[in-house]
Amino acid sequence: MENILNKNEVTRAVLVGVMLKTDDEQDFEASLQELARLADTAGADVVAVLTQNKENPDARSYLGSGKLKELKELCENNEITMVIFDGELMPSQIKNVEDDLGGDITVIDRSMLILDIFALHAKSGEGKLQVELAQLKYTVPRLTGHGKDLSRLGGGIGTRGPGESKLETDRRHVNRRIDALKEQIKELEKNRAVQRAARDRSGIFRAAIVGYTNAGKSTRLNAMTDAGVLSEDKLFATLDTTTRKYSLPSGEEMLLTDTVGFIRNLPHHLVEAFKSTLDEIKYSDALLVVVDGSDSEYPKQIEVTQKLIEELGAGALPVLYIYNKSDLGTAFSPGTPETENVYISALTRAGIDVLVDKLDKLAHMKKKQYTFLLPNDKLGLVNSLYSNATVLSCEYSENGAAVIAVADEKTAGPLKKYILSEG
Ligand SMILES: Nc1nc2c(ncn2[C@@H]2O[C@H](COP(=O)(O)OP(=O)(O)OP(=O)(O)O)[C@@H](O)[C@H]2O)c(=O)[nH]1
Ligand SMILES: [Mg+2]
Repeated sequence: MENILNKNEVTRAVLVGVMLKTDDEQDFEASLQELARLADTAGADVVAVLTQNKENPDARSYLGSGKLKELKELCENNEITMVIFDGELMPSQIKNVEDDLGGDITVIDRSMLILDIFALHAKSGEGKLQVELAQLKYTVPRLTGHGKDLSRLGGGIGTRGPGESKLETDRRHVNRRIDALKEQIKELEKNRAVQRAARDRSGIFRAAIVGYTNAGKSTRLNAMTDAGVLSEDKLFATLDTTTRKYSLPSGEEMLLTDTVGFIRNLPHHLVEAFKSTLDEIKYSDALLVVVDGSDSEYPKQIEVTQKLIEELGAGALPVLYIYNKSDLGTAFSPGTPETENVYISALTRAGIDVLVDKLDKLAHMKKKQYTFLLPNDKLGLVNSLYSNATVLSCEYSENGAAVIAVADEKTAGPLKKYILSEG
């Protein structure tokens, strides 16, 4: 079969949402709107939206048969080339809907669309490897072994990939490629671990900027550090982490890391494949959660973000909530007292001073002045204090070295039994 989609052809898409009995109506609507933005980011023209209320998805075609007829008519009358479902469809359901629609129309689901955007936006070598891995893992269970279902691979939304070759169509090849990709990613991960260890030794405070896609994370990093990270009104503009130094008013330096954005129903394979990138979050000292405070969907976006933070093993880190886009007004009343909030506009820089002040406090939160007595057989630790803490004085006697230093918990923790006093 020839590919109907090529780069020069406009993709005219219909979005399909099925509101199941377990769905909340507001969430359902918001998710569809988000799907429209995802489709737009992928370069499709959304021509129509079709919805159905249904207790459970139809086992054969996800949509009920009556709605499916309606969809077919809609497609025929509007020169539709693609149908995008806002749910997760089984391979057989995708195939059945494609067959019923006449075979010329490509059917994809939300996960495939997100994977496609990731494929378009991946820039670094590591990002590309991770996207390809996610795409292949998504593809494997969809391979029938006959190559029949695969005629659709090779061009257009839902089929684009960063791999040197087109997505391979044979299960055996795919599995081999998956192993090779995992191997390469593991190598890159080693480098990352080495860099991380060096940063750990330096004792420098590290904060990761996390949050929902399009919240303004990159804009904020740029506003503070001139990092020059691409920030766009598109979903998933950033896929690679970027780390920049920032000098706090106290004169101390810290590191800020921009990260990939989150979204509801982020495909599981994607989270898995991006694990080494996302791990940067877990190894931070604090999280700066950027929230688009002008978006009425912000509570759901915070919920999704918090859940992913937990899943990534970073749930115990101190968090500063940054409500961004304050220039567009706020969609809410100020947050709960137990969370640390700050309201800013990354665009106009309003509120940045308050943010920097809070960051400074956060960076110093865990630092205390300690007096250590390091025994003579542990004098090597004096060097480590010089490199990881601010040493105020160091005196040697027959009992060892008495060191007064300002250190964070990370540095002082392992030296616990040598602490004479702290405060
Ligand atoms: N009005 C307004 N727009 C903002 C503000 N901060 C960011 N934006 C816009 O919001 C859009 C998204 O900003 P990004 O910085 O790319 O968002 P992000 O969180 O990095 O998004 P991803 O990398 O896609 O996850 C861009 O069009 C920015 O110009 C702000 O404070 N006010
Ligand atoms: Mg970004």
